[in-house]
Amino acid sequence: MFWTPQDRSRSHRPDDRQIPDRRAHHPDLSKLQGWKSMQAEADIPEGEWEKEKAWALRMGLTAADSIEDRSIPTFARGELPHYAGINTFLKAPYTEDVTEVGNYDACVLGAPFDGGTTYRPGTRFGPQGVRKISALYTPYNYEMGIDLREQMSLCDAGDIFTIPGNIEKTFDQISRAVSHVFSSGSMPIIIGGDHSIGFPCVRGIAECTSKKIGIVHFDRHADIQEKDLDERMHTTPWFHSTNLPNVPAKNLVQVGIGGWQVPREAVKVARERETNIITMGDMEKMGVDKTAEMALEMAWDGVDMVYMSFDIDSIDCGFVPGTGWPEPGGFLPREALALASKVAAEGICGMELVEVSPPYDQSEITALMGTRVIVDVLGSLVASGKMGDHRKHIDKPVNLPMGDYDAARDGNRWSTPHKKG
Ligand SMILES: [Mn+2]
Repeated sequence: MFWTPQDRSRSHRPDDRQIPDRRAHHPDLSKLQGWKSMQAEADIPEGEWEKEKAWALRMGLTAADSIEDRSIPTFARGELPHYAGINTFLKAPYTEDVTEVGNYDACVLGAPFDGGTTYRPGTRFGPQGVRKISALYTPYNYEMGIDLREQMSLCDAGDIFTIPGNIEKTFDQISRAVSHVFSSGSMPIIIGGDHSIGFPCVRGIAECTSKKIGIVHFDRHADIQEKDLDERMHTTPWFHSTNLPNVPAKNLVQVGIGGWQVPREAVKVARERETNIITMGDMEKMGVDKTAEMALEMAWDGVDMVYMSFDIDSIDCGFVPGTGWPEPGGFLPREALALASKVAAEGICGMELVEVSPPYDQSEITALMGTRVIVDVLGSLVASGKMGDHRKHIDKPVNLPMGDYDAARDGNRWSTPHKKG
């Protein structure tokens, strides 16, 4: 044998073994990300994983004697197995008590609302759909060389109590929830829901700070008209967001816009307010790196933080059938993920992932794409060291009152307190 797995100086491709000529063109492995990532993994700590396994044995009890791996519990707890368990996003801890969200760098919260939809409904099931397929993932990313579980903390606060028949009451609930999370110091990651939630999400953050906020908005649609069908529907979030005193329209950057679903009313508003639109064609001409650079430059110009709004329909509808207004000609998944990562690498104060509609989805691929956008953004924030950068701008935190239920006195819900002792 000319080749053994230990021989790093030679090709890893078995086909090359007998063809010395090809070795002249052999790549320098140390220049490949594949090689670098392989080395980088050794430096990522594993303490949190060890902690999770110990925790699982405490919560889920030790396993049957026949099971050799003694880190396996009887009841599935935490990450494994991927098909089992009650799914929070990425199996992150459920902060049923939302006063605890401040203990985490980032907090996932669902905004299950599709009352702002003007065509296909179903995004009220978006948070559940994304959580379900997020169970597929482990928190480690080979290429990025990061492990979310080891390098950041994450919780899932569950869903906001939306009011299905009432857009305005729902907006108030969403803003309140987002302001609570943001005020706690945790970075809100909101899973929609249709795109109408963009406005209350930004409003929730904006009210907790005197600082200015820019927005990078990935979409096929401009979503900036004042009203649609006489209400503030999912075609309107940026009109109302850029009415907020600390959310300048000139710092709204809309990436991926195009096709036959951009209403003229929206274009008039974009022109009047001088927002920035980068079309899919622009992106194709400039490439991903240049597009991200330009978007960042415009979004960050004179502001203190940037919010990311990612509409899943910005990706070509062939990849994301489960969405409200599918439009051909969108981003390739690789482009979308790279753009989202590059924008996140400069730091964000929060993000929303909207328009995943599980009833229209096939094989959960749209929800899967949504999950990827979120985990890639988190990975990028961790890799760039920008996670938590928004905290210094929270200068008007809200403090929401809680009810007077006393768990120590009354026991856990659905429990029988007197049986406890
Ligand atoms: Mn859209």
